[in-house]
Amino acid sequence: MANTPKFANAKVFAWVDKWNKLCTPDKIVVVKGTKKEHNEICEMMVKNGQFVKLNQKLRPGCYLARSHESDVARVEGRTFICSQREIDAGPTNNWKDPVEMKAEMLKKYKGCMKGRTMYVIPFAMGPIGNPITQYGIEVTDSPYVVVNMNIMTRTGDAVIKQLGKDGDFIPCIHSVGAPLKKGQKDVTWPCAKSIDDKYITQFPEDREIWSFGSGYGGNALLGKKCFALRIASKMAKDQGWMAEHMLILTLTSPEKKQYHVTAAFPSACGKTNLAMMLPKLKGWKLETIGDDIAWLKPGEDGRLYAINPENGFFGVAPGTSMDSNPNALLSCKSGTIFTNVVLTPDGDIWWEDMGIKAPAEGIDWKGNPCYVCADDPFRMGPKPGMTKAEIKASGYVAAHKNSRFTAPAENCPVLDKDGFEGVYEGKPTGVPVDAILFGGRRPSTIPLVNEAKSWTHGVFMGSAAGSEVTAAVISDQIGQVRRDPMAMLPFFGYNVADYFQHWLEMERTSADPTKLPKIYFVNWFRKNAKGEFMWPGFGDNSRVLKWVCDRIEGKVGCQKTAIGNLPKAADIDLSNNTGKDTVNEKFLKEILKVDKAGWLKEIETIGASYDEYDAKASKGSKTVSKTAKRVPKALRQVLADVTAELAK
Ligand code: OXD
Ligand code: MN
Repeated sequence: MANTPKFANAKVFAWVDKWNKLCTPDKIVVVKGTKKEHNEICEMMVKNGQFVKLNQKLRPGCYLARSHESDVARVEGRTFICSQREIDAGPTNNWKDPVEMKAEMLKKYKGCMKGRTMYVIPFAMGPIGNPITQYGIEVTDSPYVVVNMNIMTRTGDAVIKQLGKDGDFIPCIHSVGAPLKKGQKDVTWPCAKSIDDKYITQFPEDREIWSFGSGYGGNALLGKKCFALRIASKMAKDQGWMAEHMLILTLTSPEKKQYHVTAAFPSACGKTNLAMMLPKLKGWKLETIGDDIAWLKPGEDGRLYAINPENGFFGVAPGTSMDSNPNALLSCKSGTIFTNVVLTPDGDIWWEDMGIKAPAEGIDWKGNPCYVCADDPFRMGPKPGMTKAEIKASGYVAAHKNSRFTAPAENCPVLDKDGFEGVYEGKPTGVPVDAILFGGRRPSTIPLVNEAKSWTHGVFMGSAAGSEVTAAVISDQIGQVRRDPMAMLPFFGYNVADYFQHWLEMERTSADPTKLPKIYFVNWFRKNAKGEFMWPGFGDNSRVLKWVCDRIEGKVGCQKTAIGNLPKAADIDLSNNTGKDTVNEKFLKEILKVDKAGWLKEIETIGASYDEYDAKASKGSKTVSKTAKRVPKALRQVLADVTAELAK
């Protein structure tokens, strides 16, 4: 067994020592967070076959990894919120008794790092020293996790220094769950092969994260979903702030007025695209602060101030192109780790809908050869000469649908450097938020943009968010619409009803509720009967953002409807409506109307989702009152009001 290294902070020592004794690694490395160390780990992974070094002229500092076929996305079915009482995890989470879960997992961890190195990653969620920032220690046996955490968070000595002798941190343990016998050769992607052997476990009261068996994304990079959303949402509720699945952007008008907007869309619904969008509207500038997570704290002036706790982008690769998101592609030009994309013969990467012709031959995400399609140079198939129709019918993709790039935020050409460092007007407060958007992929019913009539109505809108399920999660429901309140369904660290109540409390406890952000619901994904998109999306979304700013300034009116305040079509700026995709004015009018029949159904399903939450609460709530842990009355009231108005 390795010796536990010394740490000035006794709690850090105790955490590392506990897992060293149980997991019995061969060696322990405390991550310093230097470039040199990062490169050395990447090179070691190249040597042992776990990374492919990409062409360093084309992509300096970039590497490719291929995961095991069982380990390609978040595993929601194996994600647990282990609060002491089942009712506190609520109806949307898998729950297990924390004592039982710890006992079960401790058996798994016993000897699980044999033959491996245990890495200790000190990391910060947020700029080191910012008052909103929190710290973590992730113990892991995965060098892939180390180098990804180096990109996605601020790691190393600076964090240890910040923690000092008694600084607090969120303790995290992660193992791929694949010990090595003496002399046994490692595989390229070690993990527990069976889904039932994977555990992504949060203990919200202990504020601990235990992960076992998976090496992929949010299952293993524990700062991201496990800490910055699940554990942080519970901390936020207890302490009066918010941890949300939101991008943060800075928008500057032609008059040089700045607005900060956050947006909560479910996984793989275009947060990264909106966060880095090139506005089609002339004179408007958009800069990125974050593309996935926002922590918001109320200021003394009543405004909500936001930071991005992350340090990089873990973006979905397929569909990212110079057309759809040039700034994301440019962010991947160096220092990036690609997972499950295609390797080209010149040592570069490729994926579906990259807007770049496929090479004649390549290596697909499973490590098998793939070939350019016979009648579409932008597709690849598993055999030479296959047609587009044949490839489509076979369901084959050369890059996995949830293949990812892990890119440093500092590479982003439109990064708002101050905002990213949590600085506003020279102070480390985070940026004041002017508008919050909710959204999802909704082919019907939901209009292009809809303004909430009040904070409570906005909370109702967020609670009713829904979207088609995407490949970001292993699921048999991909493509079906599911309710995803505030885009947080997989990420609530506690009971969803309490979470809704917490959103309502943010208004009640605000120093000045009139200063809270205005709330909007957007939908870029409406389709007509022929299945065509009715809104071009991407840079044209700047037209919607401009309307939002005009509403904030009181410059434009609206159509007051049963479902909220919709734009008058004439108030959507259609200047510069040229290029490959343009706004169709007939469609625009259509997607700014209330589809009454569609909404009556929508309202029914929102009500059904509330009923389902409450019914599940009743089942597990012998010890709590009939009103606690129920969808708040205020939201039921909005539902009733909208229903009554629609019926008029
Ligand atoms: C992500 C996700 O990876 O939401 O950001 O799944
Ligand atoms: Mn996400």
